[in-house]
Amino acid sequence: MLVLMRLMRWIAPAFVLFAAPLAGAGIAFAGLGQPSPWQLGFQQSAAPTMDDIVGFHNFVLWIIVAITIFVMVLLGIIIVKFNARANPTPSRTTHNTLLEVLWTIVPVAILVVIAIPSFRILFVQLNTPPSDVTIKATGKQWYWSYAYPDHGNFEFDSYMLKGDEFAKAKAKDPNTPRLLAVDNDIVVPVNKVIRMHITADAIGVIHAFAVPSFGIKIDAIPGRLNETWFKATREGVYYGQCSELCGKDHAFMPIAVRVVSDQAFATWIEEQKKKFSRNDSAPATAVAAVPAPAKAD
Ligand SMILES: [Cu+2]
Repeated sequence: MLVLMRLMRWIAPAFVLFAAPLAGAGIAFAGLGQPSPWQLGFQQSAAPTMDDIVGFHNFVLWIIVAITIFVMVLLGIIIVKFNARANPTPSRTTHNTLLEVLWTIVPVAILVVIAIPSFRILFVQLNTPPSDVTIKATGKQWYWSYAYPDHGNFEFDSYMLKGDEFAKAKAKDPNTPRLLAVDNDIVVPVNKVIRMHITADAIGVIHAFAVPSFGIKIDAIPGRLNETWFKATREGVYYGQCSELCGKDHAFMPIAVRVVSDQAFATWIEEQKKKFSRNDSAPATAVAAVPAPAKAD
């Protein structure tokens, strides 16, 4: 018992030291849409999918805590009760059928309890509900291009702000984060389902499109179209990064999503149509007229 008490004397302050800041972390440290200094845990959620992920994370954390405490208590009992001094002649028991059945079935049951909500969230992430806006994001070396095929079919590039450009943006809005702010944000309406089509430049490399506050992360692969979706429930600017090691400027191709009201979105769409308009009906190069094939009759 003395050993256990000595152990507790060490464990109690350690617990206060590490667990107390963790308990407050949810509110104190997690930024909305961007990381914050001394952040622990996720960035704040701004989408139903991310709410699910955060809930699932906390659920699994409680299971882990319970298992850890259970194993620690067992270890404590063994150290105290069965050390050479307290228990000089050990028992020669080798099998216990009930115990063996239990320590097989209980972990399986725990895994099933974890798997069910985990699969549910995976299905939610991969089944896009009827969408209001489609955006195609193309990972390039090393920036993103975005197209709005069902809202004017314009396309634009989005580069990270550097040097003077960043200084100017920071002077305008002190919340502008370094290495995350870009020249052209993706703009989406609030509370609408946004379908994201993700791919990468055909001659390029694999990237990954990720925005933590929306709980989305999906690979951008040359020659392949991946799909995910999100519904932002709060207005604001949400930042993400390329999340696949893609080359020399991997760290410098951030993603910025500005969530605005329906009206502001409509206005923005009209502006962009003028700014980035493209004409898909015209061929890229002039082609000589080909005579129609003669009918064989
Ligand atoms: Cu990348």
